[in-house]
Amino acid sequence: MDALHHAFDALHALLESADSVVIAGHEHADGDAVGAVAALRRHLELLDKRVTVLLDEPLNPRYGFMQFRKHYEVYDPALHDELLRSADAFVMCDLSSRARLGPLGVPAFEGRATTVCIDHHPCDDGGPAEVNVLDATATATGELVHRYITHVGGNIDRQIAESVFVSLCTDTGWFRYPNTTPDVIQLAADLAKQRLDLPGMYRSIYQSNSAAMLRVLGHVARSMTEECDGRMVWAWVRRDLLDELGVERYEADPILDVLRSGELVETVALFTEQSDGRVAVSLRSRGRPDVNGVARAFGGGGHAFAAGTTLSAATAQEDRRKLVSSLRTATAEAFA
Ligand SMILES: [Mn+2]
Repeated sequence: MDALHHAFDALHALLESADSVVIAGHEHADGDAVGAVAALRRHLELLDKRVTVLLDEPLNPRYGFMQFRKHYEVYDPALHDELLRSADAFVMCDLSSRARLGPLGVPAFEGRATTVCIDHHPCDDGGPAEVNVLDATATATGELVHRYITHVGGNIDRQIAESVFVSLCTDTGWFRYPNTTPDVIQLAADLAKQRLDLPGMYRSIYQSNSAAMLRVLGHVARSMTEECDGRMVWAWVRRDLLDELGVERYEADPILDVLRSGELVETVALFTEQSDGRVAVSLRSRGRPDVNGVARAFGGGGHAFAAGTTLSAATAQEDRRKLVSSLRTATAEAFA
């Protein structure tokens, strides 16, 4: 906690003196990344800072209800590299690896900005930035941003409350995953008092699947493979299936939710062929085993109960066999 307060103070000193600040999340920003950058952006706007949030792609429509939807720009080197190189501070949220920033990481780290990392992923070294606000025990990066704003006496207005709530509810799977603590529920309740439309948020985030995605769910549930006496399931989503069903926006989360709803299921692996031939892998567990270890062995990472990686096209099938085998071993050992 002391180390975190020290980092908060360093961040506060930096942001007090900074005139222009650029904030970014990881590629394919999820709810926590979006909530964290949105909350920090609003906090700095209330302090009259020049602040720009850059995302690598348009906001996922699931978060289209957020006030933040009007307050970000999609990164374009021609428009933003000069800004990235000349900003006083650059803040990356919900990632500790520069690689996951995508192309904008290069001008951000080569420019004159003092770099900041705010994250809750386990990080082996001290962090990638000059100021690192890291706490792997935090439920969400948005929670860390909330703690920072509170620490420096900032106002938590409705826009910040909505943003932090999105971080909390998505990284806990709407308060169902093992990282759902009483403190998190208390914080969410306090935030919700600012007239947050909880049923509306739930519907937008979790119940806005396209009909094509519902058909994918059916195919995946039918073709899944059970292992370890049903404790582990894995499935492979073929590119041509997605094309045939007319899926425009593929998302792994709704599928993972269905697979892990199985009575006996403890671990899930989902493999999805991407259009470039690589294969995206999502791993989930209900708390044990630590799937982050499995993901790391294949060049990925994440959290103990939610992690992922990407397999290269050339070795995808061979890597899939190895990864399934390693998750099988981890699952069997955890429940021996
Ligand atoms: Mn997160």
